[in-house]
Order: sequence, then C-alpha cells, then structure tokens
Amino acid sequence: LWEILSEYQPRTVEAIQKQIVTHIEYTLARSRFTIDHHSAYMATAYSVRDRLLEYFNDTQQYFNEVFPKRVYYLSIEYLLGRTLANALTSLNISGVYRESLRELGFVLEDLYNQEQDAALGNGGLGRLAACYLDSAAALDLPLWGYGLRYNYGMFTQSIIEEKQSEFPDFWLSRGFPWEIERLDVVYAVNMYGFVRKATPAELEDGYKGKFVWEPDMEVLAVAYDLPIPGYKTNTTLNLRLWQSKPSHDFDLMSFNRGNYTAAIALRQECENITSVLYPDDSTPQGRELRLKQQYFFASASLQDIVRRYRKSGRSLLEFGQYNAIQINDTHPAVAIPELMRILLDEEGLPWGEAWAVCVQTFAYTNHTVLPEALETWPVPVMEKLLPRIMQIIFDINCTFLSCVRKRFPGDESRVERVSIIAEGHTQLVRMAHLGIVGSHAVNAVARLHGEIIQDRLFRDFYEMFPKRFTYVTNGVTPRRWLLECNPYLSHVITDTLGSEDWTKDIEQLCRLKDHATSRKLQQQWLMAKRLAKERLILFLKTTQLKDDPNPPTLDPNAMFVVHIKRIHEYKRQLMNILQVLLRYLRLKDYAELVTGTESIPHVVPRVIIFAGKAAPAYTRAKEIIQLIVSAARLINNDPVTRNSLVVFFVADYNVSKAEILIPAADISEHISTAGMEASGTSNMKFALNGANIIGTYDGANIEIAEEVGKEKLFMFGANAKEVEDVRAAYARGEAETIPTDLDRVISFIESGALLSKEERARGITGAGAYRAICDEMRSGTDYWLVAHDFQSYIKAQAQADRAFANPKAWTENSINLTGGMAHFSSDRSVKEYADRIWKVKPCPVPGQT
Ligand code: 26V
Repeated sequence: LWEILSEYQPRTVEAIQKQIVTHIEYTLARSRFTIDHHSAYMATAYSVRDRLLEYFNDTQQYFNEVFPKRVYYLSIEYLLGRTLANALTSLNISGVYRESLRELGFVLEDLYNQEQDAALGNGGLGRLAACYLDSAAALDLPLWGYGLRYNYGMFTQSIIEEKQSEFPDFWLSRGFPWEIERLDVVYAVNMYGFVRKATPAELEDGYKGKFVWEPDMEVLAVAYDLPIPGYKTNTTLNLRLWQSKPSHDFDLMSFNRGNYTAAIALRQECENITSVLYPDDSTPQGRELRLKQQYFFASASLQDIVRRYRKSGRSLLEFGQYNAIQINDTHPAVAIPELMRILLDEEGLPWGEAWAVCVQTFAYTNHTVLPEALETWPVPVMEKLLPRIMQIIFDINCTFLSCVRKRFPGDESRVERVSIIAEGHTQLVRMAHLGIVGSHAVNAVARLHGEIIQDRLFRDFYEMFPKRFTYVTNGVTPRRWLLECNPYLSHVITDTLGSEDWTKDIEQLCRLKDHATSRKLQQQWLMAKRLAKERLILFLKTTQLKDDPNPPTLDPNAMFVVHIKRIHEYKRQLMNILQVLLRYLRLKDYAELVTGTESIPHVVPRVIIFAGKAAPAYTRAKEIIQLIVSAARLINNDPVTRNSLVVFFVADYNVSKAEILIPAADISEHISTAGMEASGTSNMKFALNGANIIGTYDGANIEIAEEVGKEKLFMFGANAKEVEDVRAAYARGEAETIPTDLDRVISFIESGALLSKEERARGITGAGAYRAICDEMRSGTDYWLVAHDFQSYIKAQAQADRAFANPKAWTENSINLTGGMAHFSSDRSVKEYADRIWKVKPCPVPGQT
C-alpha cells in the first residue's frame, strides 16, 4: 500500500503533469484539451493538496501516538490570503511545478493570480493568527488552529463617486480546493431555553451535573480542515473551521411539527450563524448574531478538544497539563465558561477542580486599548441566548469578588471596577475581565502596550495577579512576507549570505549588516527594489489606470511612500493626506517661481499610495477615504505638479495586494496617535523588505527603532505620556492654536478646491463633505492630536526627502533595516508563547523531508 502511495507523490515533471491532467479529467470533469487558466489553477491546487494530505495525515497520527502537550489557538478571524504559492514554497517544489506547468502551456505566476484571497478576518488580529500558524508549523509545534468558516469574508471595497461602497465577498463561489470537508466531525451546540435543577431520578440515571440546560435550539457544527504546511519540515498542522447547519432532530421537535414554513425559517437561522464575518473592528455593537457566532465557535471547539483528550483515557484533572488554549482577543472568551459547563454538567467535576483546570488551560491575548473596542454583552441578551453560560459567569464572578473583598476589605469601589459584571441601567458582561480572571496568562502584543495594560487599562487586575501579565511582541512570517512576496530581494539576500538558511533561521539575516557598505550588494539591492516597483507600476497600469485617458507617468526612480491599513482616526490617514495637500500647495508655489519647466527641479518626486477599508458604519473613516480620493483626483490632474507628485487610493486592500505593495515601498507610514496602536505588524513587513518607516513612538515602532537604531528611521510626534498630558490640557479647556501650515491646508479645502464637478453642479460650495473634518482640525482640541503633531510630522517628511536624495546612504540604511528585523519574525514570537505561556515543546514528525 505504501508503495502505491509513494507512486502518488510525483517528484518528476512528467509525473506531476500526469497528476494535474488526471485532476482535470477526473476531479474537474473537464476535457484536457480545453483547459483554461482557472481549471489549470484548480487542478494544480488539487495535486498540491494531495501531497499536503500525506504530511497532514502522518502528522496527526504522530501527535496521537506521542500524545504531547498540545496547543489550541482560538481565533474568530484568520486572514489567510492565497495558498498555492505558500504551499509550494513550504514543500520546496515551486521549481518543479513551474517547469511542469510551462510544458503544459501555463506560467505558474499566472495561476497564482487565479486564486481568490481567503479573507476571513478584518486586519491585524486575523493576519497575526495566520502568521502564527505558519510559524508553529515551521517550528514543529503540536498546535491546531480553530476558527469559523464564513460564507462571506471581508467585504469587497469599490470606490464609486469617490466614496467607499461595500459588496459581499462570496469567496467560495469558484470552489476552494484546499479544505477537507469532515461531515463526520459534527457537534451539537445548544442555544436559548432555560436551566433547571436535575431531578433525583435523573441523577440516579447517570446525569453528572446539578443543573440541566433545556435548550430551545440546537445547531450543528461541521468541521472543515485546512492543512497548514510547515516550511521545509514534515509537520503539517490543521486549521479547523466550523460551519453551522441545522440539525434534523430540531425539525422534529414538538413546536415545529406540522409547521413547515416555521421549520424552514428556523433552519435558515442556524445557517446564518457562520454566514458572514463582522466587518467592524472598532465598535462591537452588541448584536445577538455576533454572540451566537462566538458561542457556536467556542462550544464546537471545546467539545472537539475535550473529546480528543478523553479518547486518551487520561483523567480530566490532568487536562491542563496536556492542553493549552490561547484566546485571540476576547471574541472566544466565552470558551472559559463553556469549558466549565462541560466539566461541571457533563463530566461531573466539582466547581473548585473544574476552575483550577480552566485557569491552568487558558491564556488570553489583548489586542487593543481603545475603550470602544472592548467587548461587553448585555446580561439580558446573554441570559436569553445562553442561560446556563450566564449562570456560570455569575458564579465565577461571585467567587472572584469574594476573593477581592477578602484581599481589599471595604474597598467596594475596587470591587465594582474589577467585577465581570458592569452594573448600570442594563448590566453588562465585560469579556476582558472574564478573560483575565479565567486565564493563567494575559499578554499584550508589544512592550509599550504591555505597560499600558498594566498601568492603566487593567491596573486593578495587575495589582491582584502581577505574575499573570506579560507581553509577547508580535512578529510576521518571513516566508510569506519576504521569500514569497519579494523574490527579487530574496535572491539577493540568499546570494549575499551564501545560503537560503535565513528563511528558517532568521538570525542569519543579521549578517546582511556586515555587507551593508558593499557596492555590489547596494547595486543589487537597488535593482531588486526597482523590479518590485516595476511590478507595482504594472499592477497599477492594468487596474486603477486601465480606463484613465490621461494617466500620470509613474517613474520607478520616484520615492514610493505607502500607507496601508484599516482606516481609523487613530491611525491618522487624515494627517497624511493633509500633509500631501501641503506638499502640493508648496510645489505650486515653487513652480510659480521657476515657470516654464516641465518638472520642478530639486524636488524628490513622490508616488504616494493609500489603501484600506473603513467599517461600513464608520462615517468619519469613510469621509477620510473620500478626502484622499478627491485629493488624488485634483493632484494627479494638475499638469504643473504631476511629474513631482502622484497620489493613489488603491481600492479593495487585501493580503495579496499587500504582497505587491510592500516590496515596492521606499517608505511606509505608521503614524498612529501614540499609545493607541497595540503593536502594528505591517511596520515589520515593510522594514523586512528594506522600506524605511515614518512613525510615531507607538506599538512595535518603538522596539523596531531600538533594534535598528532610531536615527535610521523617521520618528516624530508626541509620545504616549505626552499624548495623555495634551489631552488633559484639552479637557481643561486649553485649546491649541492651529499651526500655520495646517491652517493653510484647511483653508484650501474650505475654499471648495476638492469639490467634484458633480458637487459643484449641485451647487455645493466650501468644504462640502469635509465640513466636520475641517471644524475638528480648527477646534484646537482634536482627540487624535493631528494638529498637535502636524509640524513635527512635516519635519520628519522633509528629513526623508533629504535622505532619499543620497541613494548610497539610503541603500546602506535599507540593507541595515532588513538586517535588523530578525527579532520580528513570528518564529521568535511563537517560540516565546511556547516557552513562556504554553509550556509546549516541538514534536517533529520523523521521516524524510
Ligand atoms: C474588534 C471587533 C469588534 C466587533 C466586531 C468585529 C471585531 C473584530 C476585531 C476587533 C478587534 C480588533 C483588534 C485588532 O485587530 N487589533 C490589532 O491587533 C494587531 C495584532 O496584534 C496589532 O498589530 C494592532 O496594533 C491592533 O490594532
């Protein structure tokens, strides 16, 4: 049998071609004579999947034999992007596949572009989860990810009449070849109904718990497994995504019997649970469907984990010695009372022992300090949907608060502050408090963020459990974010270091610094950057500029400045576009002095690129997008400046667009109001690709600056402490006067300069859609300190202009940035979690790689 299987693992070009063609005929039922690009992609993907599955099966079997302590990463989001290139790289077979496809008449890179992104996440948090899976696999850790299989991922963004419009992302429409549907791995999840005491008869009958949850609704969770290949190792991990579906038993329940229409409607309600990813990462609106998603996810995952453990025959009292569960933000925190429910009601453990197991098992990562993003659920909503879970949360809180009272007698205001339940007109469940109380470790995602949660956000908890708190600075996978997305620079690095070992042993990158002054390396480095820019220019010409009758010329020698991330006030895309408008006005001034020339001399030409999505209900963020788009229209159409300044808003930002944009950047913007960005991860991706950073003293920027030397970056603005002081002054009524440069830009907008033809035709004058933005800038107290930081930002931009004018020094610096990024590999982050929080060791699968 094994021989048959090894036959099925083709190594030669011919054998691979045979397998691809077989999939065309027998999996896709297509004629081999009419293969289009998409079916060629699908057949190739199936053939790669076949190979992944063998590693996958071996890995899972090996884990079951060895039974190491395992980790489960619970995340409601995974921003995976595309899979084909990643799988080929991991298996180290891109070359032989490229060759096989070439002979079949296809270019491998063209097939990559056939794949839709899997965008099951909003932004940083979801992409981090994807990077961590990649690293855990590369490090041979016995880890599984759990998530949800949304039918609609992150919405598609279009710019219509200069505004964002959202469209559904039905990412499965052309099939998703990478998953394994497990119709036999199914769990029932209860909802609604009521809780009653178990009767003596039931207890005699073998019921273990004291309480019985009589649900009104039962939803099934079906598993879909996604193999996660480890780079150059046998380990292939699993990402298990749950999809909801109605249960048949439920149709036959008494209240449905005979009511066909009602029964169908209820089935629909079940399917809805995993239908759509919530697209707002700033303001959780206590929607019941979102809570359903969270509990459905937590319950299915916990049932699966407990069942796997029980199969080993070990005692549940040792559960925490064999299982670590990481909660990615509070979204899966309801897993804590769910494990309690299983241990109490289904397994019959006493409260104290069940609680000890929970705390030993769980660890919680906080990803945001924005008060409006901290999740709470109204008690009445939770009581109705999850009566038994609500009861358990009250019991957890009761036990916890009695500890607090014992330690701080008479300090009732402290009790109120730390309570899991916020009192008020409607009581609220504070999910972060539940996460802290129910975990043995609570971590921030960068050092400054760690200080902020200890000193401010969770100060009372830190006083009670100082050892619980820690931070693990985020990281990104160097495979996707350098090796795959930037083949040009990767070649240069491998060539310089003499081997490809840096892709797995990231510390090797440091050796680049020894060569930073080499002329040869500098030239190769510049050439690689140029190629990446050419690739981006081609992308822009075939997308954005396709129908533009008068497109701006894009010069690869220009400085490419990239600002890509979710649109939020705290990320201050507004400050950037205002700075761009100032630059434009100054160019016009200058052009008046030197009239008659085609381009303006002594000016570093810039191509400035923005991209990012705004939550559909976040009005201000949408206004900022509109401001960027209308400013770009004005600037790109001005014949005086268009050779010196070009501005784009790239629509529908996603992982695969990031893979084109990041390698092409000379500079990237990470300019959040200090203290607000927990870490940021694209800052690491850019620097890894040799792009410089214009940034504030926020999140991981601080640690990046420390690692490479802060004089190598363009750091500016108020630090976190100063931001607090400035806000305090504002609160005392001490408004600031608007800086002259900013005043000029705002007056320009207020003059109606950005109004579109249509708006003018409709008689709109003045600031138009930007009225509120202009007023806020003039207030002298804007919460995000755009006005306060404006002057120092302009200075940092000018420094960047001067530095870019010296290509030799610039390139040397760029090499040193890449060489300084070893610390920001997600391999390092995941190792820290494994050693310090999960206490798990690698479990490498034996065999030939
Ligand atoms: C909140 C909500 C609220 C309800 C609806 C859906 C939803 C989705 C996500 C969130 C929380 C977003 C938190 C987040 O993404 N934080 C980012 O995490 C990155 C990884 O740690 C970090 O680099 C960024 O600085 C941080 O903003």
